[in-house]
Amino acid sequence: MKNGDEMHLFYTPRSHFSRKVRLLLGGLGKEVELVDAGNVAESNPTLFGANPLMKVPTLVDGERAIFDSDHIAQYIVRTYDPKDHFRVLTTDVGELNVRSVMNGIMATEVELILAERTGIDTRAHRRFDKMRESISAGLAWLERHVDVFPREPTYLGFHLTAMWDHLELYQVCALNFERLGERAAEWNALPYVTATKPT
Ligand SMILES: N[C@@H](CCC(=O)N[C@@H](CS)C(=O)NCC(=O)O)C(=O)O
Repeated sequence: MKNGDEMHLFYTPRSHFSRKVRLLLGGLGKEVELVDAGNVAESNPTLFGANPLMKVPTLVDGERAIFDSDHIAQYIVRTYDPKDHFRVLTTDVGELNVRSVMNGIMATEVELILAERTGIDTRAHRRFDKMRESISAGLAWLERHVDVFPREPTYLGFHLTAMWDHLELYQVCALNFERLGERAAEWNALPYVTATKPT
């Protein structure tokens, strides 16, 4: 393994996109220096590493900055885990669809939360109604496709745990998706899952 002493992850403790990267790093036993960006609704680019989109996570590895959680995960395994123990580089269409739906739910949730945080009453605009509906429809779709999640710990499973715990914390919709909830809790005993749970 290459020396990762200079790796910094710009994140926030509650960020679900950051957490899936942190869970992967935990699974790989790979150390990273965490840099808390604070309030991600802020528009100060210096808080977000070199990411022009002003979002976390951003990974800085020496001279390199890598944007976007899945891109960061791919970079990490290509650089430090060529055997890809957690199936980050899967090309399975079913798994990639699940990944897309989870990313869509998470991104929509962020928009709702940041809209409220910056003073928008999201109950007053139809656009936000559709966003809430898409989160619920996405979760119902995932519940129907729950068997796509492998039974052993993988990046897809970490992704689910990160999404689910964040939804439980912010309560943007009802979470009556029993099988999905059970599957999301499957890795809760792992120390790096417990240590990164958002509060
Ligand atoms: N596609 C990006 C999404 C990252 C993202 O939306 N991060 C949120 C925090 S969890 C953020 O920093 N949002 C700030 C904003 O949208 O202004 C990824 O996968 O990393």
